[in-house]
Amino acid sequence: MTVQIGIIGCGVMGADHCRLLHGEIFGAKLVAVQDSDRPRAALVAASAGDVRIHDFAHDLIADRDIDAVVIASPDHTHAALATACVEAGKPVLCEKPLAATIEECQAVMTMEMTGGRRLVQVGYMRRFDPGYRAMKRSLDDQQFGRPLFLHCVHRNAVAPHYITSDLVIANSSVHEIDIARFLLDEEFAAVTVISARSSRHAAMRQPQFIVLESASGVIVTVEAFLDAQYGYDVQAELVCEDGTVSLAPNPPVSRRHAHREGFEIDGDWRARFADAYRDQLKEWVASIEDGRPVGSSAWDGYAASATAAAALEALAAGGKTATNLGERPAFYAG
Ligand code: ISE
Repeated sequence: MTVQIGIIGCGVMGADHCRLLHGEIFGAKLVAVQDSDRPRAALVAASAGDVRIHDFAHDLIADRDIDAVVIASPDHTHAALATACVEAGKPVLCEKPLAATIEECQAVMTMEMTGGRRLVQVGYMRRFDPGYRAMKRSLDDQQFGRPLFLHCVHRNAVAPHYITSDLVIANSSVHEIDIARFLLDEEFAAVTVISARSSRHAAMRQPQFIVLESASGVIVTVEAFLDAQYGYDVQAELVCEDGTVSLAPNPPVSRRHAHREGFEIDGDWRARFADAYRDQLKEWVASIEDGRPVGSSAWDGYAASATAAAALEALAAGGKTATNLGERPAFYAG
């Protein structure tokens, strides 16, 4: 079976999904794209061979030739589009965050539960990264005892143009929240956020330092610094009772030259997480064929955004904020 796919949104991430679907994903075929900027959609379509262009996202979702949809449009459009995909019974890989508000995340879950089928996967691609997966295996094998701390660093070379102080949390640190939930397999009870003085490169309330307290007492720290200048740098160190597990620096080679030794640092997340983005699409396509969901569910999307919302409150008010996610519905168990 070949899964016929449509992409909504042809910006940075839409174009990247298009490139991967065109050449690297067995069992999938990109058949249509849509973007509110039609020339941009045309450019992306032209790079992928025989691909139709739709003028409206809802026409793409309704297209009978399309089995499944990738949503890579701006964050505020995600909820309505994901809901429309669920209504149409089509599996959807929605870029993170699942929605711009908690209420919208809940509406997507309600629609999915009403339909009785898990159709939504949220594009928290780090869950497919070989490094984080190896960390997760070490934890699950219980070789290192119980986890005590997870230290995370999230540095961008330059903040994307749309980033605000709030989006440092809602758009960037939300990745750290999702991957910490994935690794530790539990929710956070409370969050504290403080910001350092601003760098001369960005007039925003960042760099930020976030402290998340898990329900069982694990502490997760996140340094989020989106104008670090030198490159895109994501680090993680898990401190357990009997040892530590860290993400190794990504590049396969280190070079010695002119009295120096070193390796290159990626420019942005597409290069750093290239394996993760590819495997995310591969496993999503395979999951459509065998009907077993993988990756972040709509609940995971909701939980990440609701925890991020508590972090935003903590940043605004100062001090510690309790999270309040409510019960995970049985529909999303496992
Ligand atoms: C961006 O939107 C992403 O999703 C990247 O993965 C993240 O690292 C970056 O900070 C965000 O701005």
